[in-house]
Amino acid sequence: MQARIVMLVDLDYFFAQCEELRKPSIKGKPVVVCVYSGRTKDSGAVSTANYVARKYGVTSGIPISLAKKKLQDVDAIFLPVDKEFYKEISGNIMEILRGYADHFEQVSVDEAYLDVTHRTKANYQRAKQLAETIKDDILTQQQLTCSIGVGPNKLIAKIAADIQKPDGLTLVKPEQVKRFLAPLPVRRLVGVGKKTEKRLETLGVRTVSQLASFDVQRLIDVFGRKLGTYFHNASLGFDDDPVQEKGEPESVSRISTLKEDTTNLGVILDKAYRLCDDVHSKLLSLELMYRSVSVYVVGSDLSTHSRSKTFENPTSSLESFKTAVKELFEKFLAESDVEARRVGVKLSSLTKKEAKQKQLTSFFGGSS
Ligand code: TTP
Ligand code: MG
Repeated sequence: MQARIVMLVDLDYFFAQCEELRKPSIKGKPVVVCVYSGRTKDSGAVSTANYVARKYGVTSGIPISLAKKKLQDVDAIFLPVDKEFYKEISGNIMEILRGYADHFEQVSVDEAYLDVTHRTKANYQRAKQLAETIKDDILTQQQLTCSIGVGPNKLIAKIAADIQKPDGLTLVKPEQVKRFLAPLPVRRLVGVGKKTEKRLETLGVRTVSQLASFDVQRLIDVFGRKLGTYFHNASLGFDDDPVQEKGEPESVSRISTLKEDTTNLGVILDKAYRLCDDVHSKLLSLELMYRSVSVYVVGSDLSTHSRSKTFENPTSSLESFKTAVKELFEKFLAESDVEARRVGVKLSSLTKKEAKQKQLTSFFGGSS
């Protein structure tokens, strides 16, 4: 395989940073974003916390009550998760990142791999400059900081991104891989969880260098061929997994809960149009067109309903999408007396966007 340069971009304390963005006055205070279970006032777990709160030992996954205890003497901010808001920001950032990559792969709401081999001419100095430009761009356009790891493959890029946080930039050139990995605990390798870490420890393996010199056949005996070989290769810093977008989706959809159960078309459309905007920008980012539009309603009794419409020809028009959504909700409300609790919109029968020339022809042939 040709030498590659891969980046992993990971947004810093993402949910909490989004909250700081929305309310700059909380910046500088400990900010804790929580998933409240609703059982009692403080039951639930911490989703994430900003770095100020982390200094007090507040991390993802700990009980909210424990976080409150740790922060009892300071003016800390506790907020409920607002995933829709974070997804919107994430969507914007992913679009920025996509523009900087030869190949792009989003791995989670706040992480993406970028293969930048071609545009950097496989040169690490250029890759470093590119990473700095990306950081600046995200900061200017979205006022968020991120940490970037740069290396010869996904495995190294990911570990590198974790080394320096927040607002970090860590480069690991191919000739540095061995020295970089050697002292790290095996847990740092992607795919080594708590259980594997324990099993490796019983074999006397704690660090990546110990794993690298461990007999590969014994690893295969313990973990099976696939995992055993993977751990061996990972310990040497080998990883040929390509950066690539997961297969094209069959549909793009969003569903959301209304503030109150309703049969009011205006209220439903107000929410639905916002969902349309999100779904539509996703469609455009994937360079797809649609033929079918569906709307969904989950009733106050939790019954589910849908209505669909299919166009003759593929389109990527937001206006046609919204018009169809309006018609479908009108139809639904006329036919049913269900009170809507959640509403959703979906685009399906997706196809790749036509070549530019054809779009131009249809534009000039169009009515406006
Ligand atoms: P991470 O990137 O793991 O964490 P982070 O962005 O908060 O912090 P870091 O600066 O270390 O990158 O996860 C991204 C988001 O996913 C995080 O902001 C909240 C959510 N999340 C949870 O809800 N529960 C969890 O246990 C973890 C790890 C993350
Ligand atoms: Mg993150």
